[in-house]
Amino acid sequence: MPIARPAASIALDGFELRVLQIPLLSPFTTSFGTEHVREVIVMRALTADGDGWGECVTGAAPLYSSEYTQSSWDVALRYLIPALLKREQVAPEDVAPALAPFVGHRMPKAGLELAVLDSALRTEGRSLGDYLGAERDRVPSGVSVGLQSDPAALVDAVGGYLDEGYVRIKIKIKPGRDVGDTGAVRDAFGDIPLQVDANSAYTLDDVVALEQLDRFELLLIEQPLQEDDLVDHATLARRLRTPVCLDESIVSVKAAADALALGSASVINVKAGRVGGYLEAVRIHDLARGAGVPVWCGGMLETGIGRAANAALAALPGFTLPGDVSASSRFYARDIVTEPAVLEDGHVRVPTGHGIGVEIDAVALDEFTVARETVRR
Ligand code: SMG
Ligand code: MG
Repeated sequence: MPIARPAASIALDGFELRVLQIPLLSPFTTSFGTEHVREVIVMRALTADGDGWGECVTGAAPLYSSEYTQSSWDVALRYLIPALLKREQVAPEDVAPALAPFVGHRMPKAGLELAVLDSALRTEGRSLGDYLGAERDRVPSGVSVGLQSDPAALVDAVGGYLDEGYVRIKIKIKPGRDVGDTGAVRDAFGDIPLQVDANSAYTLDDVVALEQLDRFELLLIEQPLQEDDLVDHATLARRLRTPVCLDESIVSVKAAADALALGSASVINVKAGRVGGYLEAVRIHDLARGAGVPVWCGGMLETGIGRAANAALAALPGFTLPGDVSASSRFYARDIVTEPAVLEDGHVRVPTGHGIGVEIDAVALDEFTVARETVRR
């Protein structure tokens, strides 16, 4: 269902952007590299009635996608923010159309839209969950576990998360670190809800190796092939019993429709940051729900800002699989919000406060800030 009740428009005075570098509690390794620090851009909409906060999920380097900190910083300051500040009034629903002439750069677009949404909803006294159509007050919490030094270390790490109460485990895989790692987790923990994420590390030449994963009865395999390999994903999906889920490939509701039409995926990972915002994320949810295709909410190691918004999104009825919506303590010793997401009985609560429903910890925000720029109309 589309947004039932649109939000009021706001008069934007400007935006403040900050690059933050937040240390990770432990290194996070995927098929494309290891991160020790999360670099992220926080975007603050400035208005006379109150500010709004958004987050741009790019990382320091273009490894997960072609977008990265400096590309987002540049395009936001040079093109996106000026386009928004040209308008007297901006409603959250206006942001994506206003920014549509600029090709790509979905991550900074999503961050700006969230900042406008937060400000508009705070002004109205409504929560983001209410606005998006959330139907639950808490969401089941899955955890994404990076590649470890060896299968024994992976089993240790997974055991720790299961002890904390996470209800679904996702492990990262890459060629040569797939069947052994997955088998070690199955041997140690039996029939737990388990899925794997390749972050585009394979090609169709690897189909025989990927078929070996079928015996582990995984919930799904996420993004085995490259972002633009929709046809190859369809070929692969016909060869595997394990459901294929797309992440990087789903950059819009159009991409989702194409993937479903081609048979490239039978599950979709929805990340608002990757698709240009929470409104496009809801459109993908609606499309998939109409087609009977399960979706789940992905994560980009969000700060408390994006983590709160993701919990609201994941509470929509079509999100039938647990998402990567974990406690803040999965990644961070200190967050930039005063009430970081916590794990309660395997779930994360959907904030009920106005807007994204969390408040910024100004001291922590300053501590992690490495660059800052304010633009006023
Ligand atoms: O936020 O829990 C999280 C991270 C989940 O594994 C995760 N994200 O491909 O799904 C994915 C990765 C991308 C993160 S790399 C910056
Ligand atoms: Mg992924």
